[in-house]
Amino acid sequence: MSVARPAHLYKAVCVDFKPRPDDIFIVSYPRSGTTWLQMILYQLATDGDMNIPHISRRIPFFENTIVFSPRAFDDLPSPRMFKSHLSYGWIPKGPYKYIYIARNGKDVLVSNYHHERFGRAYTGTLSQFTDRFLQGRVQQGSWFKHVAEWYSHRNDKNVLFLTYEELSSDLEASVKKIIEFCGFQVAPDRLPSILNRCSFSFMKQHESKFSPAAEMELQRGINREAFIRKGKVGGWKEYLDRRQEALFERKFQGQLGKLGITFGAASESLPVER
Ligand code: PPS
Repeated sequence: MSVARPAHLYKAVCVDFKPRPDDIFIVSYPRSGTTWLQMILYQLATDGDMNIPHISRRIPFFENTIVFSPRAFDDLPSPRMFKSHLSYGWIPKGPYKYIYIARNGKDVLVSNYHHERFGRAYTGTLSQFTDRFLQGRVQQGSWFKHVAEWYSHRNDKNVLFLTYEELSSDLEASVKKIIEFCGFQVAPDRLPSILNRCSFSFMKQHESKFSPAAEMELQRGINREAFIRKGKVGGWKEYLDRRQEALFERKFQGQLGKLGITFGAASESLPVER
């Protein structure tokens, strides 16, 4: 299945959205660290109180919310912050800030596979899912195109392009980049607690604040522990076999190889010897 561009989404994005100049969009291909960024932004822009029903009350899912209730964003305090998986072509354009997070595609593939399987009852094998992912026949379309499009805007003044891998290797430095990019005023003595709250273990402990779907799914007997799942860099090595890895690398070289994009220390453009 490729990404649908229905008329109601077009209308919602282009007509119903009433912008504010200080709006901030957190954008990603699904399973790239969006929720992690939501938590970081929530901690930085508010007092970080965890006594909230769900993170989406403060940082809603843009395209899912606006198509059903376009006025839902009117009461949000400024700066409004949104989570989105829209491609660059589809995101509302304006003086807004965009923080894009990219992640090694093989980890994205494996994370999406688990999300589909345990969250949406997908019954195919990893091998079948790999073929669909590489062809862009998954809900969000081609990972390669999504990343390439946003990457080509990484030097725009209102775009901050981050990777999951850099957050993993130095969360503090990434958080400071975000503070500077957004112009937040954050007392330095709050930083240690913010970093702690944005750790994998803290977020895992508070998983229900991040995954309402998981709550409903548990009631239906589906595994709800799979949203904040493992949070590892390179976890794909436990899952993908040589064929799947080779297929991915061939596609990567063809679509993103020339861009020079890397994900942490291990360059994604170099086939891994195993
Ligand atoms: S979604 O469904 O698109 O909103 O998913 P998204 O939030 O983009 O990505 C989910 C993956 O991010 C991992 N995650 C984290 N990793 C490290 N540290 C923290 N704090 C953290 N929070 C979420 C989550 O576990 C998913 O990755 P996998 O590889 O599946 O574990």
